[in-house]
Amino acid sequence: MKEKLKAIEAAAREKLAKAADLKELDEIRVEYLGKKGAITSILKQMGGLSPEERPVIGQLANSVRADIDEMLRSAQNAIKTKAAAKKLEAERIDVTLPGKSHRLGKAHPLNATLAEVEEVFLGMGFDIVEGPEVETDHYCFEALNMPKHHPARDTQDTFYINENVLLRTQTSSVQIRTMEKMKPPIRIISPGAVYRSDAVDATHSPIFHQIEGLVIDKGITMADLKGTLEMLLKRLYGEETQLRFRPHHFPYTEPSAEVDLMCFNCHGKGCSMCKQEGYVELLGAGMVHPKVLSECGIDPEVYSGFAFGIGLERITMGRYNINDMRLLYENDMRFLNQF
Ligand code: 2U9
Repeated sequence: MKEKLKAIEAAAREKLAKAADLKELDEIRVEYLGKKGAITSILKQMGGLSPEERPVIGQLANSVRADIDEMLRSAQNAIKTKAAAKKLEAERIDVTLPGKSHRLGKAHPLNATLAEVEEVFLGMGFDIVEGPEVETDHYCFEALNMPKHHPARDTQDTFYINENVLLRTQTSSVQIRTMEKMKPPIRIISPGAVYRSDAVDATHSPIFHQIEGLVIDKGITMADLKGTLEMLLKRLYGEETQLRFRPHHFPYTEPSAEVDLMCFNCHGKGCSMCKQEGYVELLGAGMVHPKVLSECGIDPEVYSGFAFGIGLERITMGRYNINDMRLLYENDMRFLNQF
């Protein structure tokens, strides 16, 4: 039996030396140390031994089992170490290779300007309200004191879907919808795309973007309008910004004004950049017409309000010194990367 045990140990040692993975090791473990394994079968045969032989063989069997167990463990460790080394080698990083740079995107100049305008108004307690781009004649014209055949409609060549439905020419429609739903005080801006049947050139596009503002409360005056616009335009163009309010006419505001920005180049003296005007036209504004208020169920005897409309493209072009509106829509990275 002694020889048998020695032969078992030798055979196990040989097999373990050849084993290539953990699965094979386990098969060897079962073959030699398992319930039906070689060592167990020797132990089962011990009954036939003499009382003198039994402890000797018993001891030897236990020591062979311990040896095989030890060999299994060290084979297991060797296989694991080899696998880890192989994985490390496969995942080796060459830290001397040049890095791959990821180009970060950034906001389009129009969106960057809009975000700044929104921040200024949010800071003054305004809400931002959006509305549909496909509008009815009522919300786009009628409710703004521009009944059918009103001459002011002619200045806004419009995309009609049918006689009553059209692409909005201004976001004032959103303000009307808000006035119908909300009681004063109202403090909102409504940014968004507007549509006019205009030919494309350096300063016109059939789709452009507006930001309109509306404030309705008791005791609102032209002074509130001036203060609000001054706050916005100083934030956008710098503290030295000077504004000029010129009387104007809009059907939906009374009185109305156009607001000009003093030319940064000549400080009001007149130069080629401002076409000798000293100022550049920027936006329209005024006190909301009493008829517009009462049409929306707001009593003009109790409440008053101001409104303004500003072209997002125009303020963006002014801020970044862009001289052709088309550049804002072409998505040419050579142009956009400058900002
Ligand atoms: C309500 C009442 C009045 C909004 C106003 C303007 C003057 C204006 C233009 C500026 C450049 C449009 O984008 S632009 O071409 N807008 O001149 N907009 S007052 O007046 C309102 C709005 C809503 C209920």
